[in-house]
Amino acid sequence: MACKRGALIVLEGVDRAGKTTQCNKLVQSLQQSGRAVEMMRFPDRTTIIGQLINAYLEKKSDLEDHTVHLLFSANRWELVPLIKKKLEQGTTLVVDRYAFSGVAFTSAKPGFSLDWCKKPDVGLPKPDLVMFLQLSPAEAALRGQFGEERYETSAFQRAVQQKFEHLMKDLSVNWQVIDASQSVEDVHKQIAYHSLNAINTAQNLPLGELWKAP
Ligand code: ADP
Ligand code: FDM
Ligand code: MG
Repeated sequence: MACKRGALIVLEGVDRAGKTTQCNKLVQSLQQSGRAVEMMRFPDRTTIIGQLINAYLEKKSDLEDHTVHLLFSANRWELVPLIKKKLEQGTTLVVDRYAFSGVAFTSAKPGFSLDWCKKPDVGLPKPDLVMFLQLSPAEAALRGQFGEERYETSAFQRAVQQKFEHLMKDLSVNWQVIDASQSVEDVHKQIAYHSLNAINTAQNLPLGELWKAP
Protein backbone atom coordinates (compact mmCIF):
# COMPACT_ATOMS: atom_id res chain seq x y z
CA MET A 1 0.00 0.00 0.00
CA ALA A 2 1.26 3.48 -0.88
CA CYS A 3 2.17 5.53 2.17
CA LYS A 4 -0.30 8.15 3.30
CA ARG A 5 0.53 11.67 2.28
CA GLY A 6 1.58 14.40 4.67
CA ALA A 7 -0.45 17.57 5.25
CA LEU A 8 0.39 21.05 3.98
CA ILE A 9 -0.12 23.38 6.94
CA VAL A 10 0.34 27.15 6.63
CA LEU A 11 0.59 29.87 9.27
CA GLU A 12 -0.29 33.42 8.24
CA GLY A 13 -0.78 36.65 10.13
CA VAL A 14 0.51 40.19 10.54
CA ASP A 15 3.99 41.09 11.69
CA ARG A 16 4.81 39.87 15.25
CA ALA A 17 1.66 37.72 15.50
CA GLY A 18 3.87 34.77 16.44
CA LYS A 19 4.03 32.81 13.16
CA THR A 20 7.70 31.86 13.37
CA THR A 21 7.49 31.03 17.10
CA GLN A 22 4.46 28.80 16.51
CA CYS A 23 5.83 27.09 13.38
CA ASN A 24 8.91 26.04 15.35
CA LYS A 25 6.82 24.84 18.29
CA LEU A 26 4.44 22.88 16.07
CA VAL A 27 7.29 21.15 14.25
CA GLN A 28 8.89 20.26 17.58
CA SER A 29 5.72 18.82 19.09
CA LEU A 30 4.81 16.81 15.97
CA GLN A 31 8.36 15.44 15.85
CA GLN A 32 8.16 14.47 19.51
CA SER A 33 4.99 12.51 18.79
CA GLY A 34 6.93 10.56 16.14
CA ARG A 35 5.51 12.16 13.00
CA ALA A 36 7.52 13.02 9.91
CA VAL A 37 7.41 16.82 9.71
CA GLU A 38 9.54 19.63 8.30
CA MET A 39 9.33 23.41 8.36
CA MET A 40 9.46 25.70 5.34
CA ARG A 41 9.19 29.47 5.07
CA PHE A 42 8.33 31.95 2.35
CA PRO A 43 10.13 33.85 1.14
CA ASP A 44 12.83 31.18 1.12
CA ARG A 45 15.78 33.56 1.08
CA THR A 46 18.37 30.84 0.34
CA THR A 47 17.66 30.40 -3.40
CA ILE A 48 18.87 32.76 -6.14
CA ILE A 49 15.37 34.22 -6.46
CA GLY A 50 15.21 34.36 -2.65
CA GLN A 51 18.41 36.41 -2.56
CA LEU A 52 16.85 39.00 -4.89
CA ILE A 53 13.82 39.15 -2.58
CA ASN A 54 16.03 39.41 0.50
CA ALA A 55 17.94 42.38 -0.92
CA TYR A 56 14.60 44.05 -1.72
CA LEU A 57 13.19 43.46 1.78
CA GLU A 58 16.40 44.74 3.36
CA LYS A 59 16.12 47.82 1.13
CA LYS A 60 19.48 47.06 -0.45
CA SER A 61 17.79 47.07 -3.85
CA ASP A 62 14.65 48.49 -5.39
CA LEU A 63 12.43 46.40 -7.63
CA GLU A 64 9.36 47.41 -9.60
CA ASP A 65 6.21 46.32 -7.70
CA HIS A 66 4.83 43.84 -10.29
CA THR A 67 8.29 42.37 -10.69
CA VAL A 68 8.79 41.67 -6.99
CA HIS A 69 5.28 40.19 -6.75
CA LEU A 70 6.17 37.72 -9.51
CA LEU A 71 9.49 36.92 -7.82
CA PHE A 72 7.71 36.04 -4.55
CA SER A 73 5.41 33.74 -6.56
CA ALA A 74 8.34 32.24 -8.51
CA ASN A 75 10.03 31.57 -5.16
CA ARG A 76 7.03 29.38 -4.22
CA TRP A 77 6.85 27.66 -7.61
CA GLU A 78 10.55 26.76 -7.53
CA LEU A 79 9.89 24.84 -4.29
CA VAL A 80 6.78 23.01 -5.61
CA PRO A 81 8.61 19.86 -6.77
CA LEU A 82 10.15 19.54 -3.28
CA ILE A 83 6.82 20.26 -1.56
CA LYS A 84 5.06 17.58 -3.60
CA LYS A 85 7.83 15.06 -3.05
CA LYS A 86 7.83 15.56 0.72
CA LEU A 87 4.04 15.34 0.98
CA GLU A 88 3.95 12.18 -1.15
CA GLN A 89 6.61 10.64 1.07
CA GLY A 90 4.30 11.17 4.03
CA THR A 91 6.08 14.20 5.50
CA THR A 92 3.88 16.97 6.85
CA LEU A 93 5.06 20.48 5.99
CA VAL A 94 4.59 23.41 8.36
CA VAL A 95 4.96 26.61 6.33
CA ASP A 96 5.65 30.13 7.66
CA ARG A 97 3.70 32.35 5.15
CA TYR A 98 2.50 31.32 1.66
CA ALA A 99 0.57 32.79 -1.26
CA PHE A 100 -1.87 34.57 1.09
CA SER A 101 0.95 36.85 2.28
CA GLY A 102 1.89 37.30 -1.37
CA VAL A 103 -1.57 38.58 -2.25
CA ALA A 104 -2.17 40.56 0.96
CA PHE A 105 1.13 42.48 0.76
CA THR A 106 1.07 43.37 -2.93
CA SER A 107 -2.65 44.19 -3.05
CA ALA A 108 -2.08 46.60 -0.14
CA LYS A 109 -0.07 48.72 -2.61
CA PRO A 110 -1.98 51.28 -4.70
CA GLY A 111 -3.15 50.07 -8.12
CA PHE A 112 -3.09 46.30 -7.42
CA SER A 113 -6.31 44.28 -7.47
CA LEU A 114 -6.72 41.15 -5.38
CA ASP A 115 -7.58 39.31 -8.56
CA TRP A 116 -4.38 40.24 -10.40
CA CYS A 117 -2.31 39.40 -7.34
CA LYS A 118 -3.78 35.89 -7.06
CA LYS A 119 -3.16 34.89 -10.69
CA PRO A 120 0.50 33.81 -10.55
CA ASP A 121 -0.19 31.54 -7.55
CA VAL A 122 -3.25 29.80 -9.05
CA GLY A 123 -2.56 26.06 -9.11
CA LEU A 124 0.03 25.95 -6.31
CA PRO A 125 -0.35 23.02 -3.91
CA LYS A 126 -3.40 23.90 -1.83
CA PRO A 127 -2.83 23.96 1.91
CA ASP A 128 -4.93 21.50 3.88
CA LEU A 129 -5.12 24.10 6.66
CA VAL A 130 -4.32 27.81 6.89
CA MET A 131 -4.21 29.26 10.39
CA PHE A 132 -4.44 33.03 10.64
CA LEU A 133 -2.88 34.39 13.81
CA GLN A 134 -5.05 37.37 14.68
CA LEU A 135 -3.45 40.19 16.69
CA SER A 136 -4.47 43.84 17.02
CA PRO A 137 -1.91 46.52 16.11
CA ALA A 138 -1.90 47.67 19.76
CA GLU A 139 -1.01 44.17 21.00
CA ALA A 140 1.59 43.74 18.27
CA ALA A 141 3.19 47.01 19.41
CA LEU A 142 3.66 45.51 22.91
CA ARG A 143 5.88 42.84 21.33
CA GLY A 144 8.49 45.39 20.32
CA GLN A 145 9.33 47.94 17.70
CA PHE A 146 9.05 47.38 13.98
CA GLY A 147 12.28 46.26 12.35
CA GLU A 148 14.07 48.02 9.55
CA GLU A 149 12.70 45.93 6.66
CA ARG A 150 10.42 47.10 3.92
CA TYR A 151 6.66 46.94 4.79
CA GLU A 152 7.33 47.31 8.54
CA THR A 153 5.14 50.35 9.19
CA SER A 154 1.82 50.46 11.01
CA ALA A 155 -0.10 52.06 8.11
CA PHE A 156 1.02 49.38 5.66
CA GLN A 157 0.36 46.56 8.16
CA ARG A 158 -3.20 47.84 8.66
CA ALA A 159 -3.78 47.72 4.89
CA VAL A 160 -2.33 44.20 4.79
CA GLN A 161 -4.66 43.08 7.60
CA GLN A 162 -7.69 44.30 5.58
CA LYS A 163 -6.54 42.31 2.56
CA PHE A 164 -6.14 39.18 4.68
CA GLU A 165 -9.72 39.71 5.88
CA HIS A 166 -10.91 39.68 2.26
CA LEU A 167 -8.96 36.52 1.52
CA MET A 168 -10.45 34.79 4.57
CA LYS A 169 -13.94 35.11 3.08
CA ASP A 170 -12.92 32.50 0.50
CA LEU A 171 -14.45 29.32 1.91
CA SER A 172 -12.67 27.09 -0.62
CA VAL A 173 -9.65 27.49 1.70
CA ASN A 174 -9.70 25.81 5.13
CA TRP A 175 -9.10 28.93 7.28
CA GLN A 176 -8.90 28.80 11.05
CA VAL A 177 -8.56 32.11 12.86
CA ILE A 178 -6.51 31.84 16.05
CA ASP A 179 -6.49 34.48 18.79
CA ALA A 180 -2.76 35.22 18.88
CA SER A 181 -2.98 37.45 21.97
CA GLN A 182 -2.99 34.39 24.24
CA SER A 183 0.16 32.89 25.77
CA VAL A 184 2.57 31.04 23.49
CA GLU A 185 1.46 27.78 25.13
CA ASP A 186 -2.29 28.41 24.70
CA VAL A 187 -1.88 29.46 21.07
CA HIS A 188 0.20 26.32 20.50
CA LYS A 189 -2.52 24.05 21.95
CA GLN A 190 -5.08 25.35 19.45
CA ILE A 191 -2.65 25.15 16.56
CA ALA A 192 -1.73 21.58 17.49
CA TYR A 193 -5.41 20.61 17.69
CA HIS A 194 -6.25 21.96 14.22
CA SER A 195 -3.04 20.51 12.78
CA LEU A 196 -3.72 16.98 14.04
CA ASN A 197 -7.20 17.16 12.49
CA ALA A 198 -5.72 18.33 9.20
CA ILE A 199 -3.07 15.59 9.22
CA ASN A 200 -5.72 12.92 9.78
CA THR A 201 -8.04 14.29 7.09
CA ALA A 202 -5.33 14.92 4.50
CA GLN A 203 -4.03 11.36 4.49
CA ASN A 204 -7.15 10.16 2.69
CA LEU A 205 -7.51 13.10 0.28
CA PRO A 206 -5.65 14.07 -2.88
CA LEU A 207 -3.62 17.27 -2.70
CA GLY A 208 -5.69 20.17 -4.09
CA GLU A 209 -4.78 23.12 -6.29
CA LEU A 210 -4.99 26.61 -4.83
CA TRP A 211 -7.64 29.04 -6.13
CA LYS A 212 -8.82 26.62 -8.84
CA ALA A 213 -12.36 25.31 -9.14
CA PRO A 214 -12.47 21.67 -7.94
P1 ADP B 1 6.07 36.68 13.44
O1 ADP B 1 6.89 35.56 12.86
O2 ADP B 1 4.60 36.49 13.24
O3 ADP B 1 6.50 38.04 13.00
P2 ADP B 1 7.43 35.99 15.94
O4 ADP B 1 7.15 34.55 16.17
O5 ADP B 1 8.75 36.36 15.38
O6 ADP B 1 6.26 36.63 15.03
O7 ADP B 1 7.17 36.73 17.31
C1 ADP B 1 7.34 38.15 17.43
C2 ADP B 1 7.78 38.51 18.86
O8 ADP B 1 6.70 38.25 19.76
C3 ADP B 1 8.95 37.66 19.36
O9 ADP B 1 9.73 38.46 20.21
C4 ADP B 1 8.27 36.53 20.15
O10 ADP B 1 9.09 36.03 21.17
C5 ADP B 1 7.06 37.26 20.73
N1 ADP B 1 5.87 36.37 20.88
C6 ADP B 1 5.48 35.38 20.06
N2 ADP B 1 4.33 34.82 20.49
C7 ADP B 1 3.98 35.49 21.62
C8 ADP B 1 2.88 35.38 22.54
N3 ADP B 1 1.90 34.47 22.37
N4 ADP B 1 2.83 36.22 23.58
C9 ADP B 1 3.81 37.16 23.75
N5 ADP B 1 4.87 37.31 22.93
C10 ADP B 1 4.97 36.49 21.88
N1 FDM C 1 6.00 38.92 1.74
C1 FDM C 1 6.07 37.60 1.96
C2 FDM C 1 5.50 39.43 0.54
O1 FDM C 1 5.44 40.64 0.34
N2 FDM C 1 5.07 38.55 -0.42
C3 FDM C 1 5.11 37.20 -0.23
O2 FDM C 1 4.72 36.43 -1.12
C4 FDM C 1 5.63 36.70 1.01
C5 FDM C 1 5.71 35.24 1.24
O3 FDM C 1 7.91 39.55 2.97
F1 FDM C 1 7.00 41.64 4.99
C6 FDM C 1 6.54 39.86 2.74
C7 FDM C 1 5.90 39.78 4.09
C8 FDM C 1 7.01 40.27 5.01
C9 FDM C 1 8.27 39.78 4.35
O4 FDM C 1 9.05 38.69 6.27
C10 FDM C 1 8.82 38.51 4.94
P1 FDM C 1 9.37 37.45 7.28
O5 FDM C 1 9.75 38.15 8.57
O6 FDM C 1 10.53 36.70 6.66
O7 FDM C 1 8.14 36.62 7.43
MG1 MG D 1 8.41 35.59 11.39
